[in-house]
This record gives sequence, C-alpha cells and structure tokens, in this order.
Amino acid sequence: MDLLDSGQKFSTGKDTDWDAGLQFLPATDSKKLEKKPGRRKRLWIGVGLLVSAAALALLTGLLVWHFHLRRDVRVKRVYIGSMGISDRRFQPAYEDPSSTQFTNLASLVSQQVRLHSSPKASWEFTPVNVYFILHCSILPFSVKKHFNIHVKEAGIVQSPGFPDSSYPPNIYLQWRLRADPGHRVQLDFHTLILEDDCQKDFIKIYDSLAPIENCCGYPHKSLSFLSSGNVMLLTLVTSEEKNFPGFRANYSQIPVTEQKCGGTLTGNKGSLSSPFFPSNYPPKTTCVWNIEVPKEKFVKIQFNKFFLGNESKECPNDYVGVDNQRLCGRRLKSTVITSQSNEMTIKFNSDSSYVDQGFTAQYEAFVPTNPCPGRFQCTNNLCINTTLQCDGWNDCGDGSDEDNCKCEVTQMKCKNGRCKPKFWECDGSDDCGDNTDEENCGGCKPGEFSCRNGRCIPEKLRCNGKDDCNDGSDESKCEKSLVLQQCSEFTFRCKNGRCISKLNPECDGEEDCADGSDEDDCQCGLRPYRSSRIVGGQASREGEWPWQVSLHIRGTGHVCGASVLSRRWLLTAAHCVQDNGPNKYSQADQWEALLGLHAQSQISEWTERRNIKRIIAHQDYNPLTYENDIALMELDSEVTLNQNIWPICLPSPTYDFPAGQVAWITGWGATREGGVAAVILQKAEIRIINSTVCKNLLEDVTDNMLCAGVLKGGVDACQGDSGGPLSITSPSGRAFLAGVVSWGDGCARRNKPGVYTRVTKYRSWIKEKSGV
Ligand SMILES: *[C@@H]1O[C@H](CO)[C@@H](O)[C@H](O)[C@H]1NC(C)=O
Ligand SMILES: *[C@@H]1O[C@H](CO)[C@@H](O)[C@H](O)[C@H]1NC(C)=O
Ligand SMILES: *[C@@H]1O[C@H](CO)[C@@H](O)[C@H](O)[C@H]1NC(C)=O
Ligand SMILES: *[C@@H]1O[C@H](CO)[C@@H](O)[C@H](O)[C@H]1NC(C)=O
Ligand SMILES: [Ca+2]
Ligand SMILES: [Ca+2]
Ligand SMILES: [Ca+2]
Repeated sequence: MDLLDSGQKFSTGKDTDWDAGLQFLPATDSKKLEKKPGRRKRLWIGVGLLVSAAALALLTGLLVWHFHLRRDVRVKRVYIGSMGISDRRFQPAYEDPSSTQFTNLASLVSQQVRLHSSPKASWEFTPVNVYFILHCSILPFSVKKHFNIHVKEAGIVQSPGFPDSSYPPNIYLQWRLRADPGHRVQLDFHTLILEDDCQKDFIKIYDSLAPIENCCGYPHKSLSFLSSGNVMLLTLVTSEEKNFPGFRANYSQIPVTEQKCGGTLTGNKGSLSSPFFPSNYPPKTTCVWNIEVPKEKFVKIQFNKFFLGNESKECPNDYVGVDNQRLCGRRLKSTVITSQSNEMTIKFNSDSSYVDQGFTAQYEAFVPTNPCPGRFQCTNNLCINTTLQCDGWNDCGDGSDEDNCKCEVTQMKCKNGRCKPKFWECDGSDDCGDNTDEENCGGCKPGEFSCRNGRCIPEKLRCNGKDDCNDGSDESKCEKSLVLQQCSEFTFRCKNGRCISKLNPECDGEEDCADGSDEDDCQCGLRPYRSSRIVGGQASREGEWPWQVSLHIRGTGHVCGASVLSRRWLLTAAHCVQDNGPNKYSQADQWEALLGLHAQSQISEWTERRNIKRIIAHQDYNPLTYENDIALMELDSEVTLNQNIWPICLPSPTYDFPAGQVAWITGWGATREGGVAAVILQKAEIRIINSTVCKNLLEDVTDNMLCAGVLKGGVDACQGDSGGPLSITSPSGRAFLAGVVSWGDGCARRNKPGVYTRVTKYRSWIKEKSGV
C-alpha cells in the first residue's frame, strides 16, 4: 500500500473544512484510532468502528489519497477509500446508481457509516468485492467526473480534447476499469504528455486502490500496466495553468491464467523474464524458477535488463531473489551472478503497490574451470566477445578488458598503459584517465591563452576588454561582448555589419548586437514538449527530434533522412538525390517527405506527408570525394508546426562546434544502400573529433567536413541516416544543425568515425537558394 502517501505527508496549511492532522491509518488498528479523539477525526474513526460493527469488513484498511499543494497555499486533496462488504453477493444492478438495489444498499451503507456532515460520496461496486469510493476535495475542480468502463471489449481512454486540443484546467477525472472475474485489466499508453511538474498535472494508476504509478511530464519508461485483480483505476488531475496534449491509452482484458512464469529449467542455456516483460509486471505476483544443470557444472545468470523499483538495502518491496541474495532497484549495467553448485533458484516477487518494467535474464551452465568458453572473462564475471578486448572501450563495465593491452596502429598508448582510439586525441577530454591523450596538442604554454586563430597570448589579457587575439576569441567568453573594430572568420556579424566578440551569440536569449539581429529568426531548435527525465536506451521518445524527416522513395520506402529548416524547406545530403542507374533520385516527383514521424509505417496525428516541389543539390557536389554533399528540398506546401515537427536552428558561419562536444545523430538506420534497420527512430550520442586529428586519420576529409565518433561503447546498430541531422544542443538548450550525415559511418560504429557535411560552411548557400 501507499504508506508514503498516507497521513504523514499531509500539509498543515490553512484548511477550514478538515483537520489538517488527520491520519488515515489501517482501521484494523482501531484501538489506536480510538485513543485519538478529535472533532473531525471522530467521523472517520466512526467509519472504521461502525463499519466493522455492521459486519462490513474493512478490506484494505488504508485510505489512499492524492493531495495537491499550490503555491498560493490553497490545498486540493482527493481521498479514495475502500471497504468490502462481506455479507452480500454482487448484483449487476449495483452498478447502476439509479436502481432500487443500489439505492437500498447505498442507504444501508450510509446509515451504517453515518456520514452526517459527509462529503459527497459516490459509490461503485465490483463483482468480487463491493467498493465504494469516497471523494472529497477541498478546492472544487471545475470538472470532476468518473467513468465506469467494462474492459471486456477493448477500447480507448483519452484525456478530454485529445489530440486536437490540450486538456482543460482544474479537472479531476477518474476512469474505473473493470474486467470480468478471473481476468486482469491491461492498460497501454500510446501517448502521454503532461506538464513536467508533478505537483500540478499528473495521472495516477491504481491496482484496485493501491497506487502502481504516478506520472507526469513525458516519461520514457514502459507505460503498459496490468492489474492483479480485475479492477484498475486511472485518475487525471490538472491545475490551472500550462495545459498539455494529455494522453491516449487502450485497454483490454486478459485471463489471469495467461501469466506463465516460473517453473523448472533444465537446459544448458535459457532465458527468463518477469511476467509480461516489456510491459510492467503486475503487482502481487510471485514466480519461482528452479534451474538445474548437469551435475559437473555450475550456473551463471546474467540480468540484461533490470528495472525493479527503488534501490534499497533490504529490498522489502519488489525484488528478484537469486538463491539467498535479493536484488532490486534499476540497473543500467549487466549483472552476473554465479552459483557454487549445479542448481539455482530465482524468485521474482512484486508487492501490492508501484510496479516497474521488470527484468530479462539469460542463464548458462558452465564448467567451473572455464566460465567463459571462447570469450573473455571480465573481473566481474561478465563474458564478452574477445574482439572487444583491448579496443579502447570499457565493455566489461569494470575496465578489465582494457588492462594489459598491446596497442594497435589505430590506437594511441596512454602513459598508464591503456590503449585508446587515436581519434580521441586532442579533443579536450581526458580519455586515458591520466590526460596523456591531451598532451602534445600543440597548444600554448601554461599561463597562456590559445586564441582560435592559433595565437598564444598571456592569460591575463583575456576579458580585459581589448581584442588581443585579433579574432575576438580572448573576449568571447566574457561577461560582456565586445563590438570589434574589424571582423574575422571567427566573429559573429550582426545585420548592421558590426562584429561582436561573443562566441555563438545567436538565439541564446540575450541581445548581443546593437540591432538585436542575433536574436532574429529564433523559432527553431526547441522541442515543443520537453521532459526532465533521464532517457536510457537507443530508441528516442516521440517528439524528441522534431526536425528529423524521413525521405521516402515512392514504392521503396524510407531511403534517407533530412532536417526541417522551415515550414517549407528541408536539408539533406546531395548523395541522396543522385540518379543511380534506373533510379531517378534527382527527380522531385520520386520523393515523399514524412515529417513528425516516430515509427516507420505508423502515421500519427502529428505526422505530415508532403510531396517535393523542387530539389536543389549543391552545384559543386563531387560524387567521388563527397565534397559539398548537401541539398535542399522544397515541399509542395507548407507544413503546420506541431509537437513532433519543429525546425532546427541553422548555425551562422562563425558558429563554433569544438572538438569534444557531445552531439546526437538520429535516424531509422538506413544506409546509403537502402534498407530500414529500425522501426522506431534511433539515436546515438557521439562526440565531435578534432579536425586536425581526423584529417590525419582519414583521407579525403576537407575543411567542409566534420568528423564525429561514437561516445559510448557497444553501439553496433546503424543510427544515422544519410542526409539526416547531426544535432548539438547549445548551452541555452536550443538544437543547432552541426552537420549532415555524409559518408564514413553514419552508423556510429566504434572506432569508425562518421564524416558529416559541415553546415556552417554552407550557411550563405542555403540562404541564397532557399531564403531561410
Ligand atoms: C493497444 O494497441 C496496441 C497496438 O494496436 C496493441 O499491441 C496492444 O496490445 C493494445 N493494448 C491493449 C491493452 O489492448
Ligand atoms: C520510490 O518510488 C516512489 C514512487 O515512484 C517515489 O515517489 C520515491 O521518491 C522513490 N524513492 C526513492 C528513494 O527513490
Ligand atoms: C564477435 O565479434 C565478431 C566481430 O564483430 C563477430 O563476427 C562474432 O560473431 C562475434 N562473436 C560472438 C560469439 O558474438
Ligand atoms: C586539434 O589537435 C591539434 C594537434 O593535433 C591541436 O594543435 C589543436 O589545438 C586541436 N584542436 C582543438 C580544437 O582542440
Ligand atoms: Ca573493450
Ligand atoms: Ca581526448
Ligand atoms: Ca544573443
């Protein structure tokens, strides 16, 4: 039960109707309640006592509620209680509040419970137990409603106005979902976008009356829920301000018997997972697996996904038990546990409240003398592919695969003995761990400042109000931007022709040019809805990359990516729009653009499909060297911007994307040769590589190109589409288009940097051709 949500968190704000110290405790503990008399409390104690006197056994003695704190100290609360009536059989007529049976039972219960000065109580009955639900709210909601839904027939619930308008302010809605006896309610969210502040707008989901999820914002985790019994409640509470699109979810029922978990496993190898993975596991569930392998072997289990609620020491709530060890919490790295015999017992247990996604695991029998046949054994018992040993990436998680290595030609030797890919040299990040990859980078002497033009000046001349570098860079990260006497290739030029010293002044929210032109045309680069939650995994959230476009060839499907520059213009790679034998890719009528797409083949209400009116490939594109690999596409009609469609900011020619900066590539994984690898839009975090280093490592890289490589190890899938965006996020939170996926490897493979068209070099070309 939701103990944390009980009385102790109750606020003591001014509150005329209710005793603020009121505690709702388990009514079975009636003696304790009796000893705490109080004017208002007595009513509730009365509830407990009279109810038991009347043989209305209190089923779940706890009362659960939401409460809602406002900045203006007004308090809004919702109380939900439950009682079971044990001496009555359920009659269908109890569900109809206008029936005689309902009225009679309700008046009987009311008499017993004596709700004299009662808040408005509404009643609901379910076939197994009879629930009645008490609602009290101190601040009236403008709309307070509930809906009874029998989920036998699958259907949809959604917030009011969805998807055409935002949900209304100050509402309290409750959906009571009931399945047939012997069935569970299944509820899957298709969309959920609420305000990020959980004190203002939120949904809460209950298994019967125990909360299993509180949600706000734009969560990434699995939003698929199952009840343990046949009742699930869903509530939506909203505040006055900031209303968001809301949610849509579909429901259905599944038989309780469909949960197949636990059992005896005897193979040499196998896998197991929590019930209904990747949906959330249901509450109040226990599964036991007994693994038995041949006598001479031991068992090893590796948990690959592990999301079991809150981390805590004793794991008192949901847990996985491996022999006598309990695991809980959310783990991002694989965990391996080995047995000291040929048997292992795995127990999964969930309690009655709060659920999570669960786990997947693989077990394997092994000969005690050789735990990782054909693979490398990490110190933490993980086995990894031997090709991952000494490749510069920490694959074990504890770095043991990178100890005692002999470096290859594409690697540099750190002083501490580790080998690292050479393209991490001189990018400002310490990859070796002892900073040796950042030494000998031809920088200035200690005590000197390196100007962007390569000059070295005494450190004390920085931010002294004088342009000592002669390119403004010593005055570029200071409190005040200088208006410079002369412009250089590194300084931002305002519309009035004057240049300022500030680095990347465009669209950063401050007027830096006297004419304010650095803040013109800034309706770009922001995600209309943003979440504060941490995102894991490689699949992106819907609306996370609203400038990503999928370019389809009619009859073939997705072929290239592109970026939204405006309502009318897209930017892609020139190599995407070259004729290729019978394929006339240079012709606009061959193409179709899908904007606001999240999953290939799933058109949502925010997807816009457009024909292409015109393709403008760069006149100097060279198919042999990939020089000038950039092209514009004009849509046949403007698109409406929405939460999944938004332009990305174009950087000015002087915008600086330094080596070492984190960037993202996104796409469905199509390579130039075609073929869609992923259904859901994928993303990969990468890092900009020092261009001097890149030119040394890869031939054919020119100043019009930019290199970037995968930042985290273990990315093997192809994430970037040809023509797709290389996005970086500025300190002010706006996304800028640093590059267009061109050649090398948009696929974000380890040790293979990708090469991107450097967009800053084409800013004036884009302006000239499209006006954007
Ligand atoms: C909701 O719809 C999706 C896709 O149509 C389907 O896979 C899922 O099973 C449905 N969920 C429920 C609870 O009906
Ligand atoms: C545990 O989970 C609950 C519900 O999700 C959350 O409100 C609470 O903050 C969590 N506690 C910790 C310590 O993470
Ligand atoms: C190890 O990696 C190599 C190269 O990526 C691959 O060909 C091979 O199949 C992998 N081996 C295993 C056992 O996964
Ligand atoms: C790139 O590396 C070179 C040496 O290879 C170094 O001189 C230069 O300062 C580095 N550039 C950046 C931006 O770190
Ligand atoms: Ca490695
Ligand atoms: Ca480095
Ligand atoms: Ca500015």
